[in-house]
Amino acid sequence: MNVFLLSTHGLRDNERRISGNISSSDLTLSQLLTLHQRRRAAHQATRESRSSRAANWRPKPCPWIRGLWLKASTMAGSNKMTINLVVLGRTQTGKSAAGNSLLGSDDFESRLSPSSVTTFCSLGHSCHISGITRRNGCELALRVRVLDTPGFPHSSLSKERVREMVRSALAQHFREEGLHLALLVLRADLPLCPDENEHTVQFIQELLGPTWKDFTAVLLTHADKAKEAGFSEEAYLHSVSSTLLSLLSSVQHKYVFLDNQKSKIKEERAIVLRKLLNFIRQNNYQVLLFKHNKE
Ligand SMILES: Nc1nc2c(ncn2[C@@H]2O[C@H](COP(=O)(O)OP(=O)(O)O)[C@@H](O)[C@H]2O)c(=O)[nH]1
Ligand SMILES: [Mg+2]
Repeated sequence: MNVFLLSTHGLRDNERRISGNISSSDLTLSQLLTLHQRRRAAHQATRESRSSRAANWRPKPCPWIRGLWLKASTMAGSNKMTINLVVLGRTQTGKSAAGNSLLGSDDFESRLSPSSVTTFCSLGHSCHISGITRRNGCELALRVRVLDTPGFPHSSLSKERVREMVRSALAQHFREEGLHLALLVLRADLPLCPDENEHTVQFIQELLGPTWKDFTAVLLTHADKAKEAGFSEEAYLHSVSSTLLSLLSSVQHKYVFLDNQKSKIKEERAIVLRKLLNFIRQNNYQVLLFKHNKE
């Protein structure tokens, strides 16, 4: 009965050539068996060559930023959610303080100084925080990871050095899970001037690539000082420089006011985290992936 399974039907062109124009009914059982064995050998050789190609496959060298956007896998089918953030900006704007506020900790050194305090990148993470967000009616435990970075410009490190350090830290910490949001930290009590803005935007663009605007939100620290000067958020936005207005517009109005003196208070922190989560949701939970330079 197996003879029927060994018919010429389904043989490849070269096998048909071997069998010539003879029909299956003209072949002897031993001829059919030979054809079948050849076919199996050819099939096996193809499989082996495919698997050896797969084993030897290496990604082609490509730039730092892979430019791939993936839906964060950590978000699906779990009651836990992790968001990955990086703080970027000038020295003494309150990046490290903002990192501490978001984590609810004192992980990063933050103090007033006439020279740059942070000289290397470091990653901090919070414990699982409840009461911030829900999914499908269920409470989600939120974990925040923040990468603190040296300021740009820096009092003792060159622009290139800071850029390389941040690039390498992004690749090290967010290679697998990806980055949800870069927080460009600016002081709400100081005007943003065109030159400074140009340098900062260029720096972020070099780090995050052409879609930086989708992955950047502006964090306006020293909100307490703006408030003390009598500015409500609305009045503040009416008075700011056109440079800041156009920056806010280019990042689709993703901005948050932050008073680092107060935001370790649970409720204040929850408000800021909810706003950031909203930005991440607006971007469909996409993440920015990074690769090491050597890969
Ligand atoms: N009043 C006020 N001071 C802040 C705020 N954020 C940061 N600072 C202060 O600004 C100084 C520099 O902060 P730091 O986090 O070290 O800045 P970094 O160099 O950008 O990391 C510190 O003395 C902070 O206490 C804020 O929102 N309000
Ligand atoms: Mg710092």
